[in-house]
Amino acid sequence: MNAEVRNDWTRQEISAIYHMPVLELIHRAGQVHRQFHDSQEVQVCTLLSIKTGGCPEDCAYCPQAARYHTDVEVEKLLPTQQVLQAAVAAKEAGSTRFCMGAAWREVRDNRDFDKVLEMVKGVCDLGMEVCCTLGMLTSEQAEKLKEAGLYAYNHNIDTSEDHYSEIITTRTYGDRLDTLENVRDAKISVCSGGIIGLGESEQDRIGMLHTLSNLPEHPESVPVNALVPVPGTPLEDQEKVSIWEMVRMIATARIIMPKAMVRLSAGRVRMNTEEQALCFLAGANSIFAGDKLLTTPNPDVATDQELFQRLDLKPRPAYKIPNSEIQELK
Ligand code: SAM
Ligand code: DTB
Ligand code: SF4
Repeated sequence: MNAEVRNDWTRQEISAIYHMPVLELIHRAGQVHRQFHDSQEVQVCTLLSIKTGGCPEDCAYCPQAARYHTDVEVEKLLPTQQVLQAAVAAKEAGSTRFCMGAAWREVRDNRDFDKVLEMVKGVCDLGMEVCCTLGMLTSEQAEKLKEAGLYAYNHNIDTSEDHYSEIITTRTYGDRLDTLENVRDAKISVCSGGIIGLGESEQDRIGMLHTLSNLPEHPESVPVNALVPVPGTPLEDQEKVSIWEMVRMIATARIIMPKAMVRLSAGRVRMNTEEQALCFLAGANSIFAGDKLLTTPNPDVATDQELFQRLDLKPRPAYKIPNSEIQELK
């Protein structure tokens, strides 16, 4: 049975997939995965926080929100040279995508933005896929980033529209979707996903997947994060999500958005090799590498090298055209 790309999934269909017997779900996701991707290939991405802490937003999960008392110290925008050095080191360690994150509510047209444009140019010149996550963007700002060589923009919808106001009150779901549209219109690759473990229901998870899979075009990249509970944030005491919930989320995303890169993102420090293998079987084909995500710990490079060796995985080259499109070109 060949899967096709659809943008008209109903909640009922997504719910039926999400609730399939878990081994059947993994099997089906594995079939779809192999139709569209090389199942031995996993993209390795590196994150760098270029502007840490002091954010005016109130995202309940986030250690960088100024209003919560966490151990994160507020820093200014990093110097361009330091960012480019980090990108070179990431490339040498096998990363093909470099994502720069800033604890901003939105981009402002000031000198910091000009510096970010310089960073984007520099990373692009290294032959890496360059990605940014800087908060809300206008269409003009998205175009400037595109001109500077930006390949992808990360902007997560995080949870369902219904649950959104329980997690963030300082902006709306609609604001998030507007930025995604501005990014898409500027012909920048879209990276958008969410977090599980925020106290949401299964219906909320299905709602989030419904929103993503019914966008006019699916995001090329869908990060699935497990909450990293950080002391001082309102969600510090949230229980760890079970691996089976992560697997169901990844597998459902893989089936309904078959061409997307599904990124096993935050939360890997609390998963062993076997658990991560289940996520790859369920269709995840990308990870963030390096001992820090933005501010929280992540497995170190040596640990991930062992993971790749153990599971016979190989890192995916930059700017690779998906198998499905190669077939279309033939
Ligand atoms: N400020 C920008 C924004 O919110 O779009 C960019 C940086 S923000 C830290 C990027 C994403 O990181 C958030 O949308 C959220 O999905 C994820 N994130 C933040 N804190 C997290 C946590 N404690 N656990 C899991 N994911 C988290
Ligand atoms: C995404 O979905 N996950 C990454 C990336 N996009 C920017 C960020 C995870 C951040 C986890 C919390 C931290 O390290 O501060
Ligand atoms: Fe700010 Fe982004 Fe953290 Fe929200 S997730 S508080 S917008 S840095």
